[in-house]
Amino acid sequence: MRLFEAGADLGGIWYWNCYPGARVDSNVPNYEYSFEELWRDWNWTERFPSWDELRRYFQYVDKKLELSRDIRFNARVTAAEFDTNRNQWLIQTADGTSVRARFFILCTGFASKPYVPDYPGIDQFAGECHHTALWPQNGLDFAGKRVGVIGTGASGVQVVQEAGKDAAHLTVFQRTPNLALPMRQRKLDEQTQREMKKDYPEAFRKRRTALGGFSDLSASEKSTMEVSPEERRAVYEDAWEKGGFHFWSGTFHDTLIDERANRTAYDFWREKTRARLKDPAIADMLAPMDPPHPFGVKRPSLEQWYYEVFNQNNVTLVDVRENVIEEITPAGVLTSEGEHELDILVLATGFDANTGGLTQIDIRGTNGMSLKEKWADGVSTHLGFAASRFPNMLLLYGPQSPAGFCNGPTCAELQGEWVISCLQYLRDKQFTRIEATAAAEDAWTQHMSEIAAATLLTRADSWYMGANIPGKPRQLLNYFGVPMYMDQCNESASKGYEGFELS
Ligand code: N01
Repeated sequence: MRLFEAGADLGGIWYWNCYPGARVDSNVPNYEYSFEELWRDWNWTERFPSWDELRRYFQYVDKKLELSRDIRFNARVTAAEFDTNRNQWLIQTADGTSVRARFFILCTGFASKPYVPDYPGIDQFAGECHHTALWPQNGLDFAGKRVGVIGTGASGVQVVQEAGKDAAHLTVFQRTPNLALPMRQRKLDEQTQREMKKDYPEAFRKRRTALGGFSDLSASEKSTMEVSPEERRAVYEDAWEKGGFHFWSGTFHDTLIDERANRTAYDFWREKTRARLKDPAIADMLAPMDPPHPFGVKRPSLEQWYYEVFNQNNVTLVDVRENVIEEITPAGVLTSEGEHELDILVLATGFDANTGGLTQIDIRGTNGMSLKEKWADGVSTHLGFAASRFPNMLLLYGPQSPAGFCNGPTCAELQGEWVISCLQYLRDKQFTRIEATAAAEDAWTQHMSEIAAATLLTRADSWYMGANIPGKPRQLLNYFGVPMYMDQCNESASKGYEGFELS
């Protein structure tokens, strides 16, 4: 077993996304491994840990499990080809190394290919320009600088909160308002953690069967409109106070399904948010009277003081749908209304999510076709684990798996266990090859579209739908419902890996 890692150190997403304010949106203990050996002596200092604490956690995990023994860092995989004669993969890295392997398992994450819009002149900017996911490892000081941030997703929200503190001037270029939710961050001390740990075994057990892979999140079985306005409001207030994703997936079961229900959630969100904004014109841009899209069909970002930043005198909000970004100049950003001069330009413009991390590798299967070519008109996999014509290649946290509707460690454990059992089965039965059938792949892809059609998810240009990248096929890329997903994976396994050809 050998693991190739493009980064110089552990951490994955937390290695690359080390911008000021970067932190996870999953509260303790959802975003950690469930083995007691790993949580017994590990204490977090915040309810939503920051990128540097997460990095320390992964170092700790490494010390316990001695993982880096098998990892080659600074080794970006650039190509892989299946050798049909030997039933092996030939895998190549950027530094010219190649290895042969029976199984090729891709754990490239859902957001490993940053997306940078092709603005004219982007290379001529004279100041510092960085995508949030390619942030300088030594950091960058905003103090006294004129900072511009393009993009107001989770990354943009977090950078804006930090830059708002000490930039001389902050200009935020917004295309779509973020329907962000209060994080309700809290410090955690050892005593609190000791108390919390009494419930960990139960929390980790629940996490395995929770709809979104969070032990403490579950929606009422009641529908939004069946309860009285007073009861609805009480449910919303309670979720709002709890913070995190409670208002997203801890209220009623039909928020993401029923448009009328959804509108009540939006209206509540809008009322709470506008109350924090002083200028009605800014409030109209950040929390408009009518929703830009249904609430929650984009992953809500968690904020701490995001909205208050826009009450500051040193902050300008630019709506780039009205004031279109025409080009990046050496001095800053030129919009249709004029130039914004900047020292630092932050591109918080997201990722070619779910697929980009895979298709940027030249992966070639049995008919010479690349994965990128195979998926040119849309992704198709069986159970999000495998693609036909790409034998012995398994995907973890990939497209058509719950990934974006779950969280990393939960998915890593559930899908990881499935992959390990699968490999053990193949070894025990002396199979050397596993491949998804085209029929199973078609059926899974059809099932994914039926899920999409039954929800409001199709109604926003989100990365869940592949719709944040110009020209990318629009389809639901993440499976909605962790337990339903795992049931189907386990059923396939129990039937000798139904939907796969073994030989
Ligand atoms: O990326 P995004 P992200 N001109 O795609 C805008 C996870 N994450 O890096 O909404 C102008 O959400 C784009 O505008 P629009 C988390 O799962 C988690 O912020 O498409 N603007 C949008 O505002 C998250 O969901 C954490 O109209 C342009 C922004 O850029 C996922 O990663 C922290 C543009 C991109 O937002 C992705 O988050 C960070 C253009 N040409 C990330 N192109 C936490 O755990 C794009 N935009 C808290």
